Order: sequence, then C-alpha cells, then structure tokens
Amino acid sequence: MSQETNPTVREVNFDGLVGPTHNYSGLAHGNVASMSHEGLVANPREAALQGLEKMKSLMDAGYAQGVLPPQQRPDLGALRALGFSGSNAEVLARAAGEAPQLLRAVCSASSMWTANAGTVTPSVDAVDGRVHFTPANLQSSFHRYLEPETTARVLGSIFRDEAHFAHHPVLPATPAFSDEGAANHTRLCADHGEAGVHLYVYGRQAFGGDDVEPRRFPARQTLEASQAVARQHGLKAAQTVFAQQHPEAIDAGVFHNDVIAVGNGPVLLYHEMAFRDEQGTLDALRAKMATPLIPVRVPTEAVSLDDAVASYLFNSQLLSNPDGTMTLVVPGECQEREAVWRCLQDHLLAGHNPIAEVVVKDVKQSMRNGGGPACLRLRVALSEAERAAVSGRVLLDHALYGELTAWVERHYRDRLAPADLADPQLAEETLAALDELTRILRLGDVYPFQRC
Ligand code: SUG
Repeated sequence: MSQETNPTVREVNFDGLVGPTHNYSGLAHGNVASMSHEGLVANPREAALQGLEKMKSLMDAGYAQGVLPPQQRPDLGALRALGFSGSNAEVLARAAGEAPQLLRAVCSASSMWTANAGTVTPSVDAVDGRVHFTPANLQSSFHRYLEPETTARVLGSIFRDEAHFAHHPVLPATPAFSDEGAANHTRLCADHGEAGVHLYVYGRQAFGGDDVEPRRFPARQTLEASQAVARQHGLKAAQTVFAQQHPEAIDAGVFHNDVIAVGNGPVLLYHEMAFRDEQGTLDALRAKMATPLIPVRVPTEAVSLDDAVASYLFNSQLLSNPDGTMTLVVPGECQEREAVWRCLQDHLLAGHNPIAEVVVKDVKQSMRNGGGPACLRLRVALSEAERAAVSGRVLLDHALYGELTAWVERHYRDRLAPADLADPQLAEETLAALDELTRILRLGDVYPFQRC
C-alpha cells in the first residue's frame, strides 16, 4: 500500500438519479420484485423524488452525498444496431410492433442502481495511491449490458483527474467474466482512511472448481470476474477474500450479495445463508484484517430468506457516525414485516454492536423493481484532496438538490405503463431533459445523442 492512514477519507455515497423512463417491465430474471411487478404502472416522477429525498436527508444528517445521472433511454442506438432503421419515431414503432421485449429493455431506467455501476478501490489500498474504478459489464441481462459504455464515460468525466483517479476497462462481456460491480464487493476496515480488506462474493466459478451452483436462478457474478477486478486494481492476496454466495439464497431471489449482507468499517451484517462457507469466510476475513471484525449475524429463525428478500433488510445503508456508532438506513418494507421489524429492534439495535440508529426511507418505486437503499448508491471513499479533484457538480448541496427537484418536476411523467414506451414523445421529452441535466451537473456530453 502506498500511503499510511489518511484521516481525511470519507465515504461518499453516489446515488443514481432515477431516469424519466422508470417502468415495470419485469426484465430481471431471478429478481423476485422485478418479476412480480411486471406490467404495473410506474410513477417516474415519484421514483426520482423519493431518491432525491433519500439523498437530501442523508446530506442533512451530515453524510457526504453525491449524485450520478441516469442514462439515455430509450437507447435508440441499441435498437439501430439490432436492425431497426428510420427516424427515431419509426425505430420505436418498428421495435414496438416486432420486438416489444427489446423495446422494454432499451427503455429500462436500471442505471439508477449504481451499486452495479462498477467496483471501486480507495487510494489507501492501492499501490499507486489513486482511486481505482472498473465499470461492471452487467452482461447477464440485455437491458443492463447497455449500461457500461455510458457508465465508463460518466465515471471518467467526474473522476477525470489522472493524478487521483485510475480507470480500468470493463471486463470481457461474456458469461465467464460476468460482473455486477460493488453489489458483490464489501470493503472492511477500521476507519475509512485505514487499510482495508476486500470481500468479493461470487455466485459461480466459470472455469471449474468445487462450487455448487444455484438451480433456479442465475448466478450473476463469477469468481473469475472478481479476481480480474482485484488484479486490475493491484490488490494483493493479503488484501482480498473471495467467498461463494450460498446457492440456496440465489434460488430464493438473492441475486446480489447486497440483498443478504452489508458491511461498513469493521462491521459485517449478514444473514446466516449469505455465504456457502460462513465460518471459512469469517476466518479468512479475520486472518487478513488489521482490526477485529465485528460480525452481526441474523439467523434464519429470526428472519427467513423470504422475509429478507421481501423486506430488503440487508439492502440497507450502513453509515459511520463521528462518535463511532453506525446508522442503518432501511427501506419502508422492513416496517411491514413483523419478524424483520422485531429483528431490527431486538437483535440489531439492542445487540452488542455499533448499530445505534435505524432510519426508514420510502423508496418504494425502486423497490418494486428490486432496488433498495443500498442498490441506489455507489460508495466511493475519498480523501479531502480527492473530493476537491472531483469534476462536475455532483456533490449534493441544498442548491443542487433544489435544482434537481425542480428539473424532475418539470420533465418527468407521473404515470408510465410498459405500453407507453413506444410513444415517440416520451423519447423526445427524455432527451431534452437529459440534455438540460448535463448542464446542471456540468458533465459535458456524456450521452450518445449529444455525441453524434
Ligand atoms: O439488476 N432490476 C435490477 C435491480 C438491481 C438491484 N441492485 C442491487 N442489488 N445492487 C436488477 O435486477 C429490473 C428492471 C425492470 O424490470 O424493468 C432490474 O433491472
């Protein structure tokens, strides 16, 4: 590692702004919420405002908050590449008539879940003292495979100062290197500015091994992908632990590790079914961490896998407070399940661990597509100098919050059904809104329609 500890490092949560085409198309196989809400009428305006409200309340509580823009949807370039031609309106009409599933995929607002945007290694852990980024290839579904190109451009634009930030290529978009980013990566450490150990959780091995694969739903992360990201970032064996996700959890709808575990600092909050080898995973972490691991285990008898998936208890944000305590930001659905709410009160808050506060947030619009508070954010630990080197206007303050809220209210619809996606007016509205957004966020021309 290049540096000693750096006390100025803080975790910045970069939340994805929900895009104007947010809808329920049931695109995500293995994601129970997405599959069961297919066809519902979505409210993109409410979705974006719920996300902004979460960002604002965390900013007001003193946490560093950033924002990442949505992607260009419909992705007309993707439709053209698949052989649909003519004007934008003709391309949309042809896709709607001949391949409605493709139209739905190119309209997904899935880039809101920035925990899948990529994997980040803070500078304190990197040999060259820079923050390292790899955008996730998201190759396991077509609608998400469309994201990494723009993600790379957005991350490259915001973290463009080469003295502080290093960007790596997206892994080959093929099943062997299936990568879903930070949703399967947890950094454990004492304070954010101290050396950390990186826990990578994978669902299957591409090139053999003794893994037992899920039978019902796909495993979206491979060991080989996680190893490649760690290698790109220059991490040594002493800094990494690779653990297999429990296949039964994947089959119950746990399509990412962040649906069943969340870590921050030395705390790892997890369900007993999170890892195939629970004890081996904890032992490996303990052997490599410089500070004692604080495992907070939730047994099945307290919260069943079904309750964990339905409530997204583990898709909470675990945030560090200056007094050493931690705050858990849970989705409103946790209040609706008695066992989960009881676990929060009796097991987590009353237990012997740093979790001292539970904050409930309503992100229902995102939750219906399987995205809770933790899916909506990409954690980037940055030193004071690195925060100063961030380009664009993406660190939230009250003025930016006000402008983004007004922008959403000006441009977003409050009703969107899958059948509305063919409306050429929706595409026009969206492009106009995004063009304005790049000016608000001072990002430059990151969208394909601005570059042709
Ligand atoms: O990849 N849902 C996303 C949810 C991602 C949640 N992210 C984390 N757990 N970190 C997914 O399954 C549904 C989109 C739709 O059906 O329109 C979707 O892509």
